[in-house]
Amino acid sequence: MNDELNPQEEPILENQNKDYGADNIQALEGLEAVRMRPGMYIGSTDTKGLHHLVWEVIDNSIDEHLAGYCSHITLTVHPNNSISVQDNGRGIPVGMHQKLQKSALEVVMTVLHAGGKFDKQTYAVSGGLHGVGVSCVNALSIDLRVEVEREGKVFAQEYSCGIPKWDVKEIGLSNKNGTKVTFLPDPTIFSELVYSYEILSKRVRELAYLNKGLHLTITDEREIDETGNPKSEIFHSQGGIVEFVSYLDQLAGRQPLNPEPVYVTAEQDNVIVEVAFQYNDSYRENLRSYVNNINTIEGGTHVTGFRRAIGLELKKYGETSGIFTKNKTTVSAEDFREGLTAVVSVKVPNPEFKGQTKGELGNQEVSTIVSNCVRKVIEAYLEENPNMAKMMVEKVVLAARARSAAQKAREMVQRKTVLSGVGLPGKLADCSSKDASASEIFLVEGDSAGGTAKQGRNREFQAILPLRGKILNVEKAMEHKIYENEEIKNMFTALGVRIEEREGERTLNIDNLRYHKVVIMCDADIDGSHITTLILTFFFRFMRPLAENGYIYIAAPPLYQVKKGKRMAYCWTDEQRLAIIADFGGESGGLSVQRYKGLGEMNAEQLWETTMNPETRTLRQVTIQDAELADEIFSMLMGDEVPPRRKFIEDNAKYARVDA
Ligand code: 0RA
Repeated sequence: MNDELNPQEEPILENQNKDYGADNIQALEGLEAVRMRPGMYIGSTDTKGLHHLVWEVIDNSIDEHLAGYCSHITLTVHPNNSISVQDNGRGIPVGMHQKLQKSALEVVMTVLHAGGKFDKQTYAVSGGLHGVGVSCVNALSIDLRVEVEREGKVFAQEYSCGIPKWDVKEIGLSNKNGTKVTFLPDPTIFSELVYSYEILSKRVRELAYLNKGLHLTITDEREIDETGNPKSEIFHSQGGIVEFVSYLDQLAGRQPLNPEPVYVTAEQDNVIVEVAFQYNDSYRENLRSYVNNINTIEGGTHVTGFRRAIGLELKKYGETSGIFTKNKTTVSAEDFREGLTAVVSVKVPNPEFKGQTKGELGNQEVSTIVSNCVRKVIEAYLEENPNMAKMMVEKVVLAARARSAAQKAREMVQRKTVLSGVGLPGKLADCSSKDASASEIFLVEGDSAGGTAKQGRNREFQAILPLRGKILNVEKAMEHKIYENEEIKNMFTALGVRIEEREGERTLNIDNLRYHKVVIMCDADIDGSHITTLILTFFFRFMRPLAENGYIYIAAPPLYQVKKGKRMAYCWTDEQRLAIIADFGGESGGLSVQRYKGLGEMNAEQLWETTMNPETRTLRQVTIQDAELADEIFSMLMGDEVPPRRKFIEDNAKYARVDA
C-alpha cells in the first residue's frame, strides 16, 4: 500500500550535481515531495503534525520491541524543542546497501518507506498515518542526527531537511546495540514548534500499557526542578491493558464494580486479540481501542465485535436468569455500555484504516474474530462468577431505565426548541440580528453580572444569558437530571441545537444554531474558573460539535484598572500591571490600582470596553486538540479523586493565562 506516495517514475531533474546517481536523485525527489506536501504524509503541520514526528520515530523502536530485541526506549524533549528517541534494539543496519551502493543507514533515513524492516513479516504499523517512515521525519527536520550502536562500534550521520551533511562515519566503540535519533522540526514547515508534555506523556504511558514489560522513559529538559534535575517519568507495566483499565477508572475517580477487570487474550487466523474491561459506578462508556498499537479513535470492526460479544452474553444471562423478566426490562445495545471501561487492542497483519481521520479499522473479518474470542471468555466468567454476573446484568437493567427517563426528559426540552423563537428562555436577552454567523451569545456567571452585560452589550448582535452560580456537574449526574436542569435547558433552547437519536447513536444537530460565537464570561477568580470548567465539561460531553467547529470562546475580563491623573489602563496580568505602573511614573500619592475580583465590580461601560467590544477585547477560542486527552482531563478534574487533580493543578498552574 501507499505506493502512490512513492514516485516510481524516473525523476526528471535538470541542473543536478553530476555526482548524484539516479538513486540519490530519487531519494531526494521523494523527500522533496514530503516537504512540498507534508500534510499528505503526516496529516497536518500544526501541533498534531509536530507530535506525529515523534510517534513516527517511536513506532520504529516499538517495532524492535515487538520483534523481541528492545527492552528500553527513552524520549527526551530538549530545551530547544528538539526531540531524542533512543532504544536498545538491534540498531539500524549500517552495511553497504548493494543496490544503492551506500550505507543501509543512509537508505533508511533518506528513502521513503525504506524504514520498514527488510525482515518484517509480523504486525508492523503499516497503516493509518503511522508508518510513513523515519525518512519523513528527516525530510521535515531542519537538523537530524542518527547514532547507531552495532557490531561493537558507534556510527553516526547528520542531515538537514533530509539531505546528508556527510557520509555515515564511525565515531567510537561500544559493546551495546541501539539507535538514537535526534531531530529539530523545521520552523518553515510547522506552525507550532512547542512540544506538549501532556500529549507526549499520555502516548508514552499508553505505549507502556500496550506493550507490557517494555520500559519507557520520558524526560523534559525544558523543566528543571529544585534539585536541578529535568522532569522525568518512567512508564512500565507488567499487567498491560488490565492495569490500563484500572488506571483509567482510578484517574477519573470511578469506583470499579468488578474486583478486577475481565481479561481476554486469544489468537485466531493471525489476529491477536487482547481485551480488558470492567464496570464502574459512572454512567458513561470509556473505551480505548488500538490496532497494532495505533489508537483507533473512530473505533471500527474490533470495537463492534467487542460490543456485540458483551451485549450478546449479558443479554443471554439476563434472559435465562429471569432478571430481565422480573424487572420488565427491554434492553437496547447501548444499555450494555453504561459505566463500562474497556481497552480493546488487536494486532492485525494487514490493517485497513478508513473514516475521516483514518482512525477506524475496516477489516470485516476482525469483527467476528474479536466477538468469538470475547464471547467465550465472558460466557465462562459469568458462569464462574454468579455474583458478578448478577451485578453486571442489574447494571444493564438500571441503564435501560435511565435511558427511557433521559429520553423523556430530552423530549421535554426539545419540544420547546422546535418552536424556534417562541419558547426562548425568559432570562435570555436576545440580540436583534437573526444572522447566526454575525451573532454572539454571552453565558454570564450570575444575575448581577448578567444585568451589567445586558446594559453594556451591543444589542444588535450580542445576546446575554445569565447562568445561576455553579451549573450542574454533568460528569457525575445521571442523564435525565441533566436535561431537567434549568440552566442546561436554557442553553439548549437559547442556542437552538437539538440532540437527535438514530439507531441508538446520538448526534447534535446544529443546523439551527443561533450564534456562531458562544462566549463563556465568568469572574476572574477561582470560582469563575471552576464555573468555566463546568460549562466546558457540559459542552465537551453534550455539545462537542460546537467546540469542533470553533464556536466556543472564553472571555478575558481584566484583573486590574490602574489610574493616575488623566491616564488609565486595564491590566490582564501582574507583569502588565507592574509595567503600566512604571510607565505612569511609579508608585506615588495620585496612583490608584483597582483589583477586579468579579465582573460585577465593573460598570456596563467598563465591561463593554474591556471584555465585550470586538474592537478591544481578547477572546480565547476553545479547540479540541486531543479529544481523548481532554476527556481524560475532564473526568479527572470533575471526578472524586483528589490527588491526581491536585497534581494536575500544580503542574499546570504556570500555563494559566488570560492574554492568550
Ligand atoms: C531495519 C532493519 C533492522 C532494524 C531496523 C531497521 C531498526 C530501525 C530502527 C529505527 C529506530 N530504531 C530502530 N531499530 C532498528 C533489523 C536489523 C538486524 O537484522 O540486525
